[in-house]
Amino acid sequence: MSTIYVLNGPNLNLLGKRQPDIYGRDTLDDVARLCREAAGTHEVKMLQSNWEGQIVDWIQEARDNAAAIVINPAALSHTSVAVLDALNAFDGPVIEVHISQIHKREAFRHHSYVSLRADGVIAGLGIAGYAAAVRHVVSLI
Ligand code: CA2
Repeated sequence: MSTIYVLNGPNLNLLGKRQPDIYGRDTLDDVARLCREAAGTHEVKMLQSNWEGQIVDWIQEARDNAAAIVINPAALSHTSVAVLDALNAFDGPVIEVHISQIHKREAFRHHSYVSLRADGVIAGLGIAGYAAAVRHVVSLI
């Protein structure tokens, strides 16, 4: 049995509480439930922070503790070389998830630093994208 880190960046603690037109009505607890169902016998460590350095610390922690990372870096996707550098030091599969279809949105959301490392990118499937990402990494680990 392996551990999959599911990391969530800034403001995703508000999921289901604001902007349901863009992000839906499900909460991060619902996402955790979906990921655990998709992971089967594997363990899911579900984490969210509004702090870039905390996300970097968790990615570094994953080097010793996780077989794969599923990450919705939120706004850090578009800004953070630090998150990219941390992911580049992780050896296992990395899947980037966006709840919304970022390529249909503002131009600044079209570029993701994290995509330079991600083995797969899912956008626009709502929270089902997390389950798809977890199912995929389960098939690899
Ligand atoms: O579509 C996604 O999952 C995003 O990663 C979400 C980020 C956004 O900056 C990215 O461009 C795309 C925003 C996360 C904020 O989540 C909220 C959820 C509910 C209410 C308010 C914010």
